[in-house]
Parts: sequence; structure tokens; C-alpha cells
Amino acid sequence: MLLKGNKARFTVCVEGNIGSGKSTLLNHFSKFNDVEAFQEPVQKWQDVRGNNLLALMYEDPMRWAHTFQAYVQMTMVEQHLHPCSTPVKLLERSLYSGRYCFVENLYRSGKMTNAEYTVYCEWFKIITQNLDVGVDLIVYLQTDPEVLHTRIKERARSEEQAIPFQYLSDLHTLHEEWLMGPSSSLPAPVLVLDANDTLPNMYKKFEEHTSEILSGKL
Ligand code: DCP
Repeated sequence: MLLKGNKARFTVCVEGNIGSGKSTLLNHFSKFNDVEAFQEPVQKWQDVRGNNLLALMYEDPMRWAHTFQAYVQMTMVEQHLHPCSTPVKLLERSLYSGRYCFVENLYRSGKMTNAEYTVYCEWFKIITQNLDVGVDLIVYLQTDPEVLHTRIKERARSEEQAIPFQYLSDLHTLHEEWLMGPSSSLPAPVLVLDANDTLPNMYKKFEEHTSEILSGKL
């Protein structure tokens, strides 16, 4: 595939912890004519020439976290650079949450070595400084880890069934630090939506915030 660059006028990344409802938001807005939505390529991560890297990462993070995150980073570059024919490009997650939430968490909890973390971060720096991975708006689906824990059990994605509550709680803290704090690592302004709500109420919120989400304007 030829990566020709991002031609969309407005690029929005949807962020939030595991199970916060990012895919639901993307599915909702993908029905709009001027929006092209790019779902996170989880299936690619589950089958890298027959290797389920997502499962390996959860089973043995000390061995596989770096390999998995390096691959996620590569697929995220593809998403960021993928040509877009519509004015609005909607991305599920980004290079940035990989770096500032997941990898930071794996490093802080001792599941990535200092050497692995450094190599990953060097790649991140080269990519963000040299490629067109610009973002205009981040939509943050802010959700309590208790709610996520229940949702993850209900949706029963097999790789995720052993995720401990602490993992979700740590990831929540890092999303909050990155998106709600005085962060110098934010690539764009953040629109926060409380995503603890029921599905019908979330659809109402999407409707209320449509113009903000698709143009950054109230
Ligand atoms: N994941 C990870 N590291 C990343 C990105 C994702 O370990 N840099 C893992 C966490 C999940 C799976 O990949 O097990 C998918 O995570 P997401 O939170 O990105 O996607 P969901 O499918 O959970 O999104 P939602 O339920 O909000 O639609």
C-alpha cells in the first residue's frame, strides 16, 4: 500500500480506556457523507502471519509487550498516513495514546525494560517529528474503570478476560494525566465526553456534540 499522506481537512482521534465505546462513536459518525472512519486494526494484531500478538502480550508481557507495541505503532502510522477522500478523518486511537498511555504504563509497571522503552520512544520521536501525523481534535471518552471492567467481562473478547482491575485503573490514570492535566505532550485540543452512560444516552451526546466533533466548532 502506498502511504500518500493525510488529505483530510480535519482529523479527529477518538481516545479512551479499553471498552470506553470508541468503536460505537466511530460507527455512528461513519454514516455521515463527509466522514471517513478508521477503526483500530485489532484483527491485524491478532493475526501477524498466524501469531496473535495481542494474546501473547497479555499472556507474557515481559516477553511480548515491546514487540506488540512496536507493531501497534507501525499500524498506527499506517492509519495516520492513510489517504482520506472526505473532509473529516476519524481515527480510533492514535500514535499518541500508544506512547503516553499503554507504553508508559508497561514501562512504569516493569513490563518493558529501559532499553525497550528507549527504542520505542526513539521511533516515536522520529515518526512524530518527520511524518504528517497531525491531529486537530481529540475526543476523550472518559469512563470509570469500574464501568469498563464490567463491560469488558460482558463483551468477552477472549484475550482480555484476564485483565485485572488494577491494569484498567492504571491506564485510566495515564489517560487522565495525558488528556486532562497540564500536558505538553498533547497534539490537539480535547473534547471530553462522560462515557459512563447507557448506549441510548451516548447516542444523544454524539448528536448534541456533532458539530464540535466534526469541525471543532460549537
Ligand atoms: N491495546 C494495547 N496497546 C495499545 C492499543 C491497544 O494494549 N497501544 C489493547 C487494549 C485492548 C485492545 O488492544 O485489549 C483494543 O484496545 P482499545 O481500547 O484500543 O479498543 P477497544 O476495542 O477496547 O475500544 P472500545 O471498546 O472503546 O471501542
